[in-house]
Amino acid sequence: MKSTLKTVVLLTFLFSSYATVLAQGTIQKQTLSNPDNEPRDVFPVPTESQMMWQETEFYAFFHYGMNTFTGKEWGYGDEDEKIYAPTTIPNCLQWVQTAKKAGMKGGIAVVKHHDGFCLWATKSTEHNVLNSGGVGTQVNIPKLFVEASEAENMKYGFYISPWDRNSAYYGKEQYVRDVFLKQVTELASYGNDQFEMWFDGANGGDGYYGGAREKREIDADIYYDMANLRDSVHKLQPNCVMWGVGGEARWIGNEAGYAQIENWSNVMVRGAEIGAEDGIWWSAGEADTKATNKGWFWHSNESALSKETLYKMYLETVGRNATFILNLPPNREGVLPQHTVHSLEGLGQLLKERLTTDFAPNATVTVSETRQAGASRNYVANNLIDNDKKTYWTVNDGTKQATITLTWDNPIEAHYVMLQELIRKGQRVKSFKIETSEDGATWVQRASNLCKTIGYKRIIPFNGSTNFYGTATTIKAVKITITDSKSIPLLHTISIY
Ligand code: FUL
Repeated sequence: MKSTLKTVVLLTFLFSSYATVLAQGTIQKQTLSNPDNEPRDVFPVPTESQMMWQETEFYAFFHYGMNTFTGKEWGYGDEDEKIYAPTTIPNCLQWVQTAKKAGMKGGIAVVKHHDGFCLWATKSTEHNVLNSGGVGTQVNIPKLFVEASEAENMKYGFYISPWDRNSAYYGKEQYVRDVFLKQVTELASYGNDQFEMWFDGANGGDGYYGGAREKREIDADIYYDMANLRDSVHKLQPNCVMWGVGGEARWIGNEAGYAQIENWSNVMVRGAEIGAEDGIWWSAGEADTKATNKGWFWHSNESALSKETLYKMYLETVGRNATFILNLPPNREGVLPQHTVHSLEGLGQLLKERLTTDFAPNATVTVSETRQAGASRNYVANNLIDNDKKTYWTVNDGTKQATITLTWDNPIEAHYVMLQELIRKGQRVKSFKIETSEDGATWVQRASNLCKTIGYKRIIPFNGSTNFYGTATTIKAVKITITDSKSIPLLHTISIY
């Protein structure tokens, strides 16, 4: 009896001390800190939203609005609302279906350009569709665009110009508080999965400004009340990446449809064209350009760029660690003209023909080094060709150079190698080299002019040209050598097309 009591007292004491110690956090449950031997992140890393945004890769821009009816590119802001006079409701479904045929995964509709005219019935200004001509009063582009995108299983987002050449309040605090943030909040209530909101540079300039007709300039970094702007969007659209002024994705530095050979997704300062190897925050590049030869908006004498030109742009943007937003301007009937549809369908076909048959899964893959496996995760070479972006190959801590070799039983005829880093753990590779062999013994270096950083996705043509598809290269084996990396390299996929 006595000893039972003693045991109970002792156990109670031990348990309560253990509980106290646990509560105070002085001892932890005994587990290995890193049972899977996972490599450490190299900061900065993308957020989950930025990751999903990056995976959207290729999407459309639709510039439609007051300028479509005036023939201007930048309306001054003094346009009579009645000039916007569509005769039929714009066919957003046709816009989205065209984008889909081109291989795009989504689109961004311009719903307010610099002229300040809003393509939905907003309470923030009189300058909106409610005062327009034709059937304009019945047009609500945000609504139509979300419905069309959801019907086609495509992602959607909006362009809303922070610069407003119509508003009397532009340049004053009142504009941001009572006009711009209200408009952004209204827009954020359309659909529940917007992937991007587009805020351009927008430092102001000359404009109508409620009749003042003067020049107003602002400092975009301070003026737009970034904290509230982000909140207005993210509260309603948590996955929405805020491009440009929003700072969560950046401009690639040109509007000609290319990214640089060196392209980091981390940056030190906003707007840096190639990013920065040591950049402290994640803001990946987006390349914006036009699929037609005139402006961003539709013009009566425009024509579309050829499918080969658009394909080259794809290789030099998506294939260089950027996303690609390609502008398709709807006309006054609210549809994409036949010339645009034709080129875009052609592009879609080229992408299918040239970048879908992957030879890599049939290769034998060998590597110079494989990281020691953990309890439930390994880092073997085969992870590179298993069509699973969650599995990856890597090396032991300290190794910054490595070689991956793919060999086929019989020679293949190929045009491209596609490489993907596991950017969830940070972008790392600084330089690499590609060699091919027809016999598995002698090697020829390929496309040395194009190999620099990798990032989310890198597509390298073996012939070193993004202009010329040409004849294929005969390959028995291909060797990829990572020659320098910020830390150990991590790749999740290699494809050979
Ligand atoms: C720029 C604008 O000034 C152009 O008109 C166009 O909308 C382009 C996509 O962004 O900042």
